[in-house]
Amino acid sequence: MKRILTIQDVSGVGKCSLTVALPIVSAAQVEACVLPTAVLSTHTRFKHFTFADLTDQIAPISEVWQKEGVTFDAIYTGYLGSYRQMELIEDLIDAFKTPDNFIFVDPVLGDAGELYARFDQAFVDRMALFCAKADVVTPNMTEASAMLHIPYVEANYDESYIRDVLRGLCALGPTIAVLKGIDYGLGNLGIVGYDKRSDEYFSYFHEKYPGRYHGTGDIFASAAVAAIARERSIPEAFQIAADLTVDSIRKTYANPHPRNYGVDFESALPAFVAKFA
Ligand code: PXL
Repeated sequence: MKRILTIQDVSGVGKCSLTVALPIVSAAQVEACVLPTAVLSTHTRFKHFTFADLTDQIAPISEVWQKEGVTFDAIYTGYLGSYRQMELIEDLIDAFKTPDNFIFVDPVLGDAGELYARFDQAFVDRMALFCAKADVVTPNMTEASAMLHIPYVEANYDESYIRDVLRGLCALGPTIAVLKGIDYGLGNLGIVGYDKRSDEYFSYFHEKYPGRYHGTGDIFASAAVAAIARERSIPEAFQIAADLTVDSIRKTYANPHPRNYGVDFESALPAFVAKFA
């Protein structure tokens, strides 16, 4: 069985980060190991949240795993809370990277043109440096624009603009960049990716639902990293991830609840599980 290490926070309520990554990675029949970076009551889009930092645990945990000879088929990072965390996780990646595994970075920074609470441009710039450690990155346009210092444009992109952004992201270091939430103004929404090894682009478009849904980026990244670990091709892995994300939104749209509480990905898991049976 493949084994993924995911490094991100635990937000007790709000269906994001580890509470999403664990069930989705397991549903793909991949072992999910975790290094929690912080414990929050609720994610930072809620009006109130606690934040207990676990940065001091990163190096000791990594040292024990090294002593025990633990190996990972992928290391997947999501929401990271501080500069020091990024530094320590870079060291962890150096210790566990092999020619056979891959590093998947979801640079969680913001959405809808705005950075999340606690983050500023200096933090974004540090995340752009952190992306140099990645083989695969999956930002949204808010995150990509901030990391590349280009203006945020919400929608109606042309294809050549998106391709420029993808090449810009790969210039930060990764081999593969995937932009999610792309709206060409044609009534649908999708993902567009670029593989710098083959110099090829891929895309996948699906129906668009009104509004923005919290936690969908974490669903997308968790499904994609698991599907890549299960040796699906890169375009296929991202199509599987987009399908799970859109299915989750569809279920939530049919049964609405406050957006901060995340989407009903649980109802979309049976179809996802079937893809790895
Ligand atoms: O879904 C991304 C995410 C993860 N973890 C925390 C967050 C967010 C987005 O706001 O606040 C703590």
